[in-house]
Amino acid sequence: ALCHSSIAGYTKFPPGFTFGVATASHQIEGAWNVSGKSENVWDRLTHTRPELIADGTNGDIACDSYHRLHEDVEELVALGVHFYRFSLSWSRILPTGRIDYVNPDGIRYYNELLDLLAENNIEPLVTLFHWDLPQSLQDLGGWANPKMIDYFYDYSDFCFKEFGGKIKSWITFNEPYEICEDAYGDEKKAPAIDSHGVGNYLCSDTLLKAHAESYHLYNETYRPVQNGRIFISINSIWYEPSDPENSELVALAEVANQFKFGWFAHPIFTVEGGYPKVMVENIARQSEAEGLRKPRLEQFDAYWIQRIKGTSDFLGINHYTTHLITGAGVDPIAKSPSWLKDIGAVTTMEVGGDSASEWLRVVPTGFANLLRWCKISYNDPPIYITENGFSDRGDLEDYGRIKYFNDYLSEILNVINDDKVNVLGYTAWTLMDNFEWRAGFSERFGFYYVNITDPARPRTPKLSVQYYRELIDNHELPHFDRYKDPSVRTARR
Ligand code: GBH
Repeated sequence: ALCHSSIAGYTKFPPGFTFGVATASHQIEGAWNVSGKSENVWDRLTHTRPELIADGTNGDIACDSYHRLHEDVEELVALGVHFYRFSLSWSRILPTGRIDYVNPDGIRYYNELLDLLAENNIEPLVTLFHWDLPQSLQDLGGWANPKMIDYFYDYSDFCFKEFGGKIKSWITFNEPYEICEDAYGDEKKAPAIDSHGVGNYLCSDTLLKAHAESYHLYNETYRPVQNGRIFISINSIWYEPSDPENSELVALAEVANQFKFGWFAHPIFTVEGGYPKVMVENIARQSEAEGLRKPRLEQFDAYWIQRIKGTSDFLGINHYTTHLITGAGVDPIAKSPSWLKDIGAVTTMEVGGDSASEWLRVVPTGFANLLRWCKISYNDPPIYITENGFSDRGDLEDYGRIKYFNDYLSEILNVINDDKVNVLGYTAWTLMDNFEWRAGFSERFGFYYVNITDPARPRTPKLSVQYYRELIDNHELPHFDRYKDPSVRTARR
């Protein structure tokens, strides 16, 4: 029989399965200080510590989507996507961070975008927070300050009220792990507060409560009239044991997955709620050894365990890659104290194929394992893949990206069909090459190439545009052979 794809197997997506593409405000909009927008934490970081950005670029202009939203929508139309996932810039809408002053031009911009999407039959999937916190709120401590629960409540209330008539799907937070661990436990993301093992856990306490309050607000006040859905996108580097026969490594990989994904998923998606038991225990033990009176990770009390449980209509998953667990003990790169040291395992990225991003190794089977694990660990939740994608240096004939999509989507089909994992939709990261945080423009994930040396920021479709379009139109994986790199010869027998 003829093989339809490179991996023999399923090619057709279930009826009703939807496809989209994602971006984030700070990565594409630019216009960082015009029309009333205030400074956010990424503006501050890139302007004061440009040496932290791989190529010295910043989000001042980015893809200039603030001025080029018509082009953005034309690209979405060319891709044929069912939905567009984008995020709102808090500091563009509410420059003080609070609701005491509303920036009319921010409202105008998003309404214009939402209207264009509606005209073109593209559903918006809107993220409230994709990392660009108003600097004024960071000055008060940002996500380490419990007051943020109120500020986020007010901001989401405002957005539901203002835009909720046009938006049926909301995401509260994009990747809480990155927000807390990379930005308050490390310098990998703005505001780059390197409070390892401390600030990261203060952040998760605030963030999970803020998420829950925003969910309840929507659920009780807005859902009855607006009739939409609201959920959270959790990201995972999936951990696997370097030797699957070694039971110690198998157990440690489970610990690592609880620390990474379970940190935010367990409080929301399990019946018992609260942080994963192994996290609570490991951190309590180590905090005691450090001579602390209280564990660095504070447990939720009974009220908050209840209040946070069940606050997501879907499980949103951002997934890119798999890393390995190679041994017990303290990872040589772990600071003390830190989240990584608290896990008590040694990790490596030496697995699978390369991308332009050091951390992004191509391991499609890891995706299937993650999805099966989510089904078992979280009581078979309905799942949306809210990000998945591949970086290169900007190739127009982006065979690496096409192969990545083909192989990762094949694994989704495998788990839908063989394991009955309830995956409802898929979002590719990203519409166009954009400001890739600390990597600047040096790592490119887009369907469209963006020339950042040209003030007009021209966008050029890569080969993957055709691939994704064909996939969406036919609701099945395209014949992969048509998109294979002709320079790679396969041995014939
Ligand atoms: C997503 O995060 C983001 O939501 C999106 O904004 C971003 O553009 C996209 O990925 C592509 O990166 O070890 O210092 O090299 C994905 C999460 C981000 C997790 C990078 C691993 C490694 C940082 N990943 N991180 S480092």
